Amino acid sequence: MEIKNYKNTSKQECQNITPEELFYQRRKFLKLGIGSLVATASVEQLLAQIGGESFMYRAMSKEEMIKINGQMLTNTPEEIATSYNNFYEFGYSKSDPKDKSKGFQARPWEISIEGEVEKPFKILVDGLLKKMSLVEKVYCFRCVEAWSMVIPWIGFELRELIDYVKPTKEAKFVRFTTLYDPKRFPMQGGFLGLNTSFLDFPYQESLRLDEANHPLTMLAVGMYGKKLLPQNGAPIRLVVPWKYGYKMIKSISKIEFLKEQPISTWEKENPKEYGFYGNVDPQVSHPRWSQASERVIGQGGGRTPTLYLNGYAKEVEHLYVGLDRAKLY
Ligand SMILES: Nc1nc2c(c(=O)[nH]1)N[C@H]1C(S)=C(S)[C@@H](COP(=O)(O)O)O[C@H]1N2
Ligand SMILES: [Mo]
Repeated sequence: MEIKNYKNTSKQECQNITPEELFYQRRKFLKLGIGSLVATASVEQLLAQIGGESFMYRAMSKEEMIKINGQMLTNTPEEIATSYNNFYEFGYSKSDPKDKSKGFQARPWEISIEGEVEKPFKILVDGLLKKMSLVEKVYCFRCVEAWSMVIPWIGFELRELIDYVKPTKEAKFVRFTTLYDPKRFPMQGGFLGLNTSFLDFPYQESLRLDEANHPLTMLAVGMYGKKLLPQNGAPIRLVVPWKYGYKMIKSISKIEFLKEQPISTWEKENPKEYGFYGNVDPQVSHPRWSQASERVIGQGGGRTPTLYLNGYAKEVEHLYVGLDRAKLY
């Protein structure tokens, strides 16, 4: 496949949604807030503080909206981002995750840290959150199915967790695994009464360690100023804004540091259509459709051109120097 040279845009539109300065102020504020609360507060209280009026998520002002080819983009309406979902553990249609996850208990929730780390351990999500700095970041989100949203996430930078767990020198990849519990994720137990499902559960996704350490990569625990709902991957999910949505694995219960590149769930399911990298690239078509443009969900149904690395090329294209873009799909 022939790939034209990517023309770097001077300012990446998606980044403009949250002006850098504002973001750093927020970060400082939260660090203070957490420091003063950490001894006594529950995560419920911390998240309440984040969702509080004084701070964090609020509707975007006109100035903060971005303009992509004449189209104004702002946060996707919350009702849409929480009801139009992909989460195959609950079902294969967009409404299943919300409809079939009612009553899902996301707490208490344990995460196991394993593999090439100084000392493997297990920790409750709420305990982990007390050690991390919560931030809000508004990111463009692009599904491989050629639709997109703009989501205000709350979470922490994955690199902070990586520093905390101290991977060994051997660690080159990080693999995430969704909780395996067919009682809570019905599709893990089979499909249409059959003892088999479409995907090979538990869902797994991985990053190269340098991708995982990039400051844009985060583990999200909330959105729109609130705790994550089950349909969006409660209590904790991965967010990597320059990659297709299938990389952003939900309801994580295991994080492993590995020496070798592992095979991810979608890659295993259909290696011709889904790769290890899943980098957004308008010039590399999916075998069954073009990736050159996207349907912007909840913004009047319009389409907008897709940007290389989803608009974050300035920040992350150095990670892929010398690699064949056609193979980063
Ligand atoms: N465990 C798990 N994680 C998953 C999926 C899934 O089916 N199972 N779907 C992925 C896909 S294809 C997308 S587009 C995003 C959707 O996230 P959202 O529903 O919060 O928008 O979740 C990703 N994470
Ligand atoms: Mo997706």
